[in-house]
Amino acid sequence: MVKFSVIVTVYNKQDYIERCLISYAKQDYKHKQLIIVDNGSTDDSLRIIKETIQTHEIHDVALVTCDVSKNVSVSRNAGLEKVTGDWCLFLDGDDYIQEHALRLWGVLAEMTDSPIMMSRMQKSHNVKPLEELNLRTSRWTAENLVKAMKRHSVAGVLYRKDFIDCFELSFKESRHYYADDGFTIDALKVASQVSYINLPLYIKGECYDPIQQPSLNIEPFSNKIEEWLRFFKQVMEDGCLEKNGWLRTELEEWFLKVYFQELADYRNHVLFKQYFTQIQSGLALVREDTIRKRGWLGRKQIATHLKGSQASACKWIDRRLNANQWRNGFKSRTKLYQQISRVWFHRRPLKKKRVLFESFGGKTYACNPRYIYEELQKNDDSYECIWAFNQPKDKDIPGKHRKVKRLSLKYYYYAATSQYWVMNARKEKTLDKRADTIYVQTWHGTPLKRLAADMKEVKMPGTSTTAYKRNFYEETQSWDYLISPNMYSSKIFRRAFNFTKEMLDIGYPRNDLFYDPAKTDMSNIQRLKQRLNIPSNKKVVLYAPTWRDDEFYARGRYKFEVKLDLREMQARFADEYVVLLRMHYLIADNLDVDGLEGFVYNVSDYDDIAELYLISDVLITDYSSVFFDYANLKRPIVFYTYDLDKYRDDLRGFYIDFAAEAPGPLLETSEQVMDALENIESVSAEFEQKRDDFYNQYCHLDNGQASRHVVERVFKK
Ligand code: C2G
Repeated sequence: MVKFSVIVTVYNKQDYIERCLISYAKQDYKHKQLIIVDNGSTDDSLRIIKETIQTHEIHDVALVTCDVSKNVSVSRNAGLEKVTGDWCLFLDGDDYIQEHALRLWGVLAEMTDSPIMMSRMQKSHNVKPLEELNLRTSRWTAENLVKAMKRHSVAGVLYRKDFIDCFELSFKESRHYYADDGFTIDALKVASQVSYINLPLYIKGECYDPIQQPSLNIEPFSNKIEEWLRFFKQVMEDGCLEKNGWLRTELEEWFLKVYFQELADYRNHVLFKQYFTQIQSGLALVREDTIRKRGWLGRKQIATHLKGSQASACKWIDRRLNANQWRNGFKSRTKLYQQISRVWFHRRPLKKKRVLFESFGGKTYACNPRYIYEELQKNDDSYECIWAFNQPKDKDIPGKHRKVKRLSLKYYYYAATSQYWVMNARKEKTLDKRADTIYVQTWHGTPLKRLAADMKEVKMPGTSTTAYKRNFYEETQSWDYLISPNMYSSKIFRRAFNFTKEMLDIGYPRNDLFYDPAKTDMSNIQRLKQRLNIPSNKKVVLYAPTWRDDEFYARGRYKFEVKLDLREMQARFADEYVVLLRMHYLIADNLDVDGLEGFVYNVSDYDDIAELYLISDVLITDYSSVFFDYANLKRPIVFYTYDLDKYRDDLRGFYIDFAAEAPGPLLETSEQVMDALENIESVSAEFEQKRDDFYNQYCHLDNGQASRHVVERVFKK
């Protein structure tokens, strides 16, 4: 039986290191040694490491600590010095290994002569337990040198210790970025094969903060360019390389990939000029055979670069990128419209006073955009207002406006030529903002649950934490104004959205109506009730919960099961109340209210929830920002938080001490909710002080003037 030495390198991984070490401790394989190199962490990592070693009774441990943090090569070399096993595995502190991983590698080690072993790697947001994977279908292949090269990291790769010693392999400590590549290439030059298990035994943690703390591989290329060029030259000029045709080809392919993908973005940057001749020397090392595999435009670009004309090289880059964009355009309709916008619409002049409005991705005529639109139209018909809706025919809205189908070609045209955009959620990704378009982002609520950069881990479908946060960052950087409902939100928005431009701390336009006597007046309330066919003599309970990140059918389509016992409610309250069920706009489930007619009303399709607040006497909600708005009315609120621990601790995390600040009781069962409703007057009285405190803290800017402020500070500036 072989012995494994697992080398864990750590630098400030307090949130992930325990998961990593536990995955080691749980291995059902005895012959192992743990080597931990803490590279001068300044957070709590070291304490957690020591504690985990103790609580999980991990034996045969070597813990190396450094006072000052050095680069990862220094850590990996320090780890290698402590190895007592036959094989070593590099495990990064924010990654972990699957149960049985060492046992499976152990089986492979007995079967193979190759000095390197690997397995499939999987991202941590997409992990399936090993039991669900059929071990028998796993392919144990041996010719995997190229795969090892393409990984560009030693994490999750196992090396035989005598092989490392024999060829004196080590990490070049002068390299900051390409040290793992250097090690891998040195090993592959002398290894005849790599063995591979086709199972995801190694789980790669994500880069959880790609903006403030990007991992080495997602750092901007501008930081790496110099080392990259030096590194490529060094490895290509290494005498041993010539013998290995495949490795040379791989390196050349990699060089061209970086040249086409990363460098192209810098064509108009001073770096391109600065490194032009060095890139040229790099290109000169690439053999004709490898260049020939590239498309015509790529070959032209290389040829002009080699000839030494910087301006024409840039021109060819532009042509190639343009061709790629058209090619992408034929992959989806929105990408095609994006390309048409770039080429034609963006060249048209901006239309002064044209304003594009959009609320909740075209689903509603509601929220802040609605009230800004209505204010803008007051006494001034000189603005050309365009409303984008998913179903424009279904929307009958007041005022002078034009409706456009969201994501249609017309929509891209109007967006490209509008002077202003007013939206309350992120824009469609393929909509490019022109530099002189003024983008007013209103957002859609005071945050209770953590937002964007403040989220620890993103658990939504079809994305990863890294991708979600990067996309969010790109979006927020395009906002020119951001409206904030209260000073508490302003502080969070600045940080979570990385927003540095003008924040309008003016309260929410969508809450203006609470301060308008014509809207809060009984006759208006009766009129709204009539519109919904609600009996005028009944009191109204509004149930408006939020969505759960991890319960979904697909991207943007979430599940929700109403956990209130509506039949029991009907039996107890039908004489006095009606219940309005209002699902969040991301919920795709259709509610079944059969048999509850006259008592339960499904108002999920009603455009503006603010009008539902006006007509309701009690609000039941959970973690939705609706209660921050509803607090303006100082009416009773009950929280039905049956999954509080999971929502707060696993899914999102909260900004405030919810239990301490909530302006109403937090209840776990349907029974408790009904009892609270039964005694709503005493419950309400009990929370009066908390409701006032809450109002002062979160509604202090709302005074009915927010829409007017937006118009004055943005449009009439
Ligand atoms: N909303 C609604 N009906 C619901 C829940 C929400 O109409 N049942 C509307 C409200 O206007 C609410 C907004 O959607 O303020 C945002 O909903 P949240 O439940 O708070 O959830 P989310 O969309 O994740 O936004 O900063 C706020 C956060 O980003 C929350």
